[in-house]
Amino acid sequence: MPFHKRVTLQQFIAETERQAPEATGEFSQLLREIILAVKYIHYETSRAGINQILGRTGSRNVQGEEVQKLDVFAHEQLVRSLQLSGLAAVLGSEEADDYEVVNPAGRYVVLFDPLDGSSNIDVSMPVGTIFSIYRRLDPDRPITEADVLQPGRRQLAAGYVLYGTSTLLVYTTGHGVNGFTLEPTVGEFFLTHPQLQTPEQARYLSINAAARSQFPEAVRAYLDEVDARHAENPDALKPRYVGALVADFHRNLLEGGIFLYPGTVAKPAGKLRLLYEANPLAWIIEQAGGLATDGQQPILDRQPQKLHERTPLVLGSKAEVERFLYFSARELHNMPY
Ligand code: P6P
Repeated sequence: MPFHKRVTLQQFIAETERQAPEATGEFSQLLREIILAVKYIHYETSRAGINQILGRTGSRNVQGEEVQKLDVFAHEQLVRSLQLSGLAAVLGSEEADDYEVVNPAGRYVVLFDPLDGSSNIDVSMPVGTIFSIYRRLDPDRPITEADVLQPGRRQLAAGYVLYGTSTLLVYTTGHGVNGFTLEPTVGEFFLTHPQLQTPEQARYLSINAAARSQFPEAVRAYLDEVDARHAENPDALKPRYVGALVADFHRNLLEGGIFLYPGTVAKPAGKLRLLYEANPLAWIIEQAGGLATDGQQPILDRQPQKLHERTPLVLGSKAEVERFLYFSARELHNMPY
């Protein structure tokens, strides 16, 4: 279908708002501000090589990771858009040490990973933006850390942008998952993936298998079972892992798969962040018919304790995550294998 016959993201947002009697229009405007920042990030990301914005800034973020120039640019675009919107009260970003109060009168909390998988930038592999929106706990009270540390179940919206062979925005507000593809010539996102549902059966397995010996027993037992399946059918669960959570997640969302970033002996909490990586993707996968767990409970039920809290993350096709949980439950209850 030619793009000019498709529904635009703006038309989709307007229609969604018309269907919500309590809508004030503020939330839709907040989404539009994020989309504006995303378009700027798309522009720079697609020209990173030519514009020499590749490479490292020489500084490190609160995670101790080298900060890439595009990370900084992406963070600054999101902060600027959300600050100017006047609607976001407080922001939490992977690139900032602490949360930032930007509009005390604002009603929303916005958490984001401005550019996930940034190590892929220099090798022209996919990168992504992940965002999560909450309402403030009480707009008549001063903003506190409690406004930022809300469980994932309380999200108003969750989404990601994949800057790959095309730029896609996928998000949910609790009424299913919809995907939009950017048509750069007109600068609009068009509805290309309506009401996404992830296949119940997984086709792909995404994990850093090199760390296998460091994983908890339940993960190793699950991987042993996967090996047994591979022995019978090499195509049972094809390994696919590109080192960018958003890219691995998106492929598995569309084709069916399971993504695991477990804790290890050295880092029991794993590497990925609960608030602005695991929670938004967990809500999206649940809305698309899949599951998301930390191995002991649904990700969305976790009560966050700090902004940059890490969590083990296993999410994807329902049947496959349930197979993983079988081994996880055995370990929890110390049942014999
Ligand atoms: P590893 C990128 O740095 C990231 O945060 C995710 O996008 C990705 O899934 C993960 O780390 C890859 O981590 O340890 O396999 O390099």
